[in-house]
Parts: sequence; C-alpha cells; structure tokens
Amino acid sequence: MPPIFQTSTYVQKSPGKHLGYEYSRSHNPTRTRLETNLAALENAKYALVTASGLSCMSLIMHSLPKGSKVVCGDDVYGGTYRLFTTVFNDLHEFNFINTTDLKSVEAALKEKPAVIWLETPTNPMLKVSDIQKIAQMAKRYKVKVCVDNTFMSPYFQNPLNLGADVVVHSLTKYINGHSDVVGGCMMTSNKSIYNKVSTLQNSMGPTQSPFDSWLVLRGIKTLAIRMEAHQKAALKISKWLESHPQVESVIYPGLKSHPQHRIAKKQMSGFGGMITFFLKGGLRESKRFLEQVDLFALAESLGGVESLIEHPAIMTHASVPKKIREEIGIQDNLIRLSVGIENVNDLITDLDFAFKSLKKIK
Ligand code: P1T
Repeated sequence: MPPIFQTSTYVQKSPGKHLGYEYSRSHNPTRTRLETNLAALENAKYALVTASGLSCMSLIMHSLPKGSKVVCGDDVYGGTYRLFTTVFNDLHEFNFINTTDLKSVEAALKEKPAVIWLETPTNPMLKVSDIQKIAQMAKRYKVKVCVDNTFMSPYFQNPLNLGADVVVHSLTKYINGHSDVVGGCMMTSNKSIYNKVSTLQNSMGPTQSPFDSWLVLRGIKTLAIRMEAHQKAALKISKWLESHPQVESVIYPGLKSHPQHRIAKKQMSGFGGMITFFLKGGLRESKRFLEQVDLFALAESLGGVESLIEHPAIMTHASVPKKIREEIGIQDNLIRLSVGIENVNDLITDLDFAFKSLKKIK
C-alpha cells in the first residue's frame, strides 16, 4: 500500500536542490499518487487534488482573466451557485442558462464567454446536458468546456472523452465513497490550464492532507463495485417510487420517463445512485417524511456507501434565492436521495414506513 507521507517539508541536498519534493503545500508523494490515479480514471494527462470541490472551482475561476464571461447551468449545487454569485460575481460576469436546451447554449456561446460550466446530471434536478454536442459547439466559438462530473463519477461518465476541456469532481462524494473525507480535484489534458491552476493552488494554498489523499486512494479501489451497487438499488427504488400512490413524480436518469433519458443512455454507461422525487403534500409532509426515515440518514452530501436523504430547499440549496429555486423546480415537496449499498429491500421498507406515517397526520 502507498505510505502516508505525513510530512510538511522535505530535506534538500543543497539549497534549492531538492529530491523531487520541497514543501507539502506544493506537492506530497501520497497526493501525487492520488493525482496519477485520478488522471487515469478520466483519461487525462493531468490531475490536481484540492482541499474541497469548491476550492477547486475557486482556483479555476481565479485562473480566468478578470472580467471573463462565464456561462453556467441554471441548476447546480447550491454551494456552486453561492460561490459564483457572491464570491466571483465582482471578478467575472455569470450567465445562468438551461444547458439542456441547445438553442440557449448556442445563444450564450455567441456572447464569447471564456468558459461554459456544466453540471450533468445536475444537483438536485438531475437534468442531463449533451456534453458532446455542447463541446462541438463550444469549439466553434473557442469556448472552454468544464464539466462537474461529481454525480456520475469517472466510472459512469468521462467528459474529456466527449470533448470537454476540464473535469471537476468533489472527491467528498462517490470517488472517496465513505463520507469521511472532504476533497476536490480537476482533470485535464490541457497543459496550460493545468499549469495555471496548479500554480494558483501553490500560491493560494487549498491542498489536501496526505491522510485524506490516502483515504481517497483506498476508496477508489471499490469505486466500480460501489457504483454498480448504487445504480442497481437506485433503479429499483426509483421504479418503486414511480408506482407509489403518495408520490407525485420521480426523477432518475435511468427511468424512461426522464426527459433526457436518451442522452443519458448515450453519454453515460450507467445512471448513478441519485434520485429526486416530489411527494404528494407540502412542507409539513416533507418534514415529517424526513423525520420518520431511519435507515436513510437525514444529512447533506451524497455518494457514500450509507444512504442519505435531504430536503434541497431547506438544506443543500438554501443559498439559491427562493424565486430562482422555484423556477428550477426545487419545491417544498422535493426530496433527494443518495442511495447507498445497503440491502435495497430494507431501504424500500424504510421509505414505505415514512410514507405510512404521513397518512397518520391527515
Ligand atoms: O463539498 P465540496 O467537496 O466542496 O464539493 C462541492 C460540490 C461540487 N459539485 C457538486 C455537484 C456537489 O454536489 C458538491 C457538494 N454537494 C453537496 C454537499 C450536496 O449535498 O449536494
């Protein structure tokens, strides 16, 4: 197993002549090992591991010339939205659009942005954007394409193979997979982008600890079997929810009813473990439902082996203004599931119990 190089600094042979490593903010052998692994997973020449998903995005935003135009999907993780609209809004100009609509994408690309930022599938509405078509269009307008691939993990989707320039992941989620690390990464085969972002990382400091890199490396060993298990259970649960009388509608890219199911099938080799659904009722029913589940842990985050459940409007997407949340579809009766790898029948029993408890409050 790779050792944990729990060191902040490295002995030098002579002043300025080091043996490959100088200082752990810049590089650390355990982190390098993880970066080599991650680059291979996304078929990239370079990977950079950062302290969190959001710090990785911050470095990328800092790497753009001041005053750049950035096109971003209108449904992204609430923290991404907050980062772009409250931290980087003074530096760049953001244009949020529905990236599942290629006409809107083309119109936005005509404005000559520096980058188009896609999250696909999106968090939490699981909208799927056509990466290949958008990348082809973006090339014509000389716009770089950056894809947040957190929800699929490199196991089910490889945006660089579809024409994207940069891939970003929150390592906190599926890649680590055990809800015990916060981390982020970017992968690219573009040397100039990599150099800019890694120089910024060294200058600004958001690196990952050697122990956390080691944990992520260990998590990656089971990425394939975890992703298969997440998807198998999520497909079964989404079908069960779809036929449930107390459910208004279910969103899961693997369901035929999903509006972009065809695109999902084309660009992903699986559909992942995230499900969102609208239950019949309002805020009162949603809260009650979330209080009644037992095996599903009520918590933010996703992608771990234990199932999580949450209320996007109150929790992960609270920083998105109510009006915008409602336009996107994040209503009070929307529930998000991160399906773990427990026995799927136990998970269904847990949800069923929570649905039954709703009948009692009527
Ligand atoms: O939490 P952090 O490692 O900084 O990653 C942020 C992030 C980036 N991209 C996507 C698609 C994400 O979902 C996240 C984090 N999301 C949650 C914490 C959540 O519960 O949705």
